[in-house]
Amino acid sequence: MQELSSRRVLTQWPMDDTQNMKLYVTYGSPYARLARIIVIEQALEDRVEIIQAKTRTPGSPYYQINPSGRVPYLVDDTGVGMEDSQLICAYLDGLDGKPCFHSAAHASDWAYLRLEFAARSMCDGIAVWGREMARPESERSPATLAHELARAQRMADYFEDRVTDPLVQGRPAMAHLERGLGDLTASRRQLASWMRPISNIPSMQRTAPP
Ligand SMILES: N[C@@H](CCC(=O)N[C@@H](CS)C(=O)NCC(=O)O)C(=O)O
Repeated sequence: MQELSSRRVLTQWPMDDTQNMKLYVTYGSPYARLARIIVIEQALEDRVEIIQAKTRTPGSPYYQINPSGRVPYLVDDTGVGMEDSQLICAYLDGLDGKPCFHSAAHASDWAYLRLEFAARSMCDGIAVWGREMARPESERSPATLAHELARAQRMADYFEDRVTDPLVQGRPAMAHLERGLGDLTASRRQLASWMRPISNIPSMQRTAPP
């Protein structure tokens, strides 16, 4: 995990006439979490201001910033905005030309991409779950919640079976940062021991959902 823990020292940024980048997030969003992890891992905390956005709220001032209303959303230091965690993570990771979690080889490595998108599918489950839980209790759909819990368990079984895959054991990339709904390691011994060192790194700990 050494690639995840040591990052470069930041020097003299922003310059006087340069503004910080702004990363709009919610703290429960699994997509925003990925971008927040990259900010920490790439030692960009002095350059990227993290701002909590008010999503799913009629008339939210955030809609003036990002019309889609989704997070994450990054406004770069020239004022240009971009959305979607994949784009934002690739952008932030590559800012200094030395990306930690992206590589040209992965972009056409179908085996790696299958792994990454399977892991990403778990983020979608967290997003649906979070959306449901944000509703008043009486309006939550037990069927939707149960569906997402069951999906998360199936995905965890899939990853438990794949833990020994060299891609899973290999150098951490975006696929390794994705997490599922709740603690999926109970009774999944291999998954638990694979996840422990990654889950313990400061960027994962500091971005854990509330
Ligand atoms: N594909 C997008 C998905 C972003 C997304 O759906 N974010 C959710 C939070 S997990 C959101 O902002 N929801 C607010 C809304 O739907 O208005 C990404 O990867 O960034």
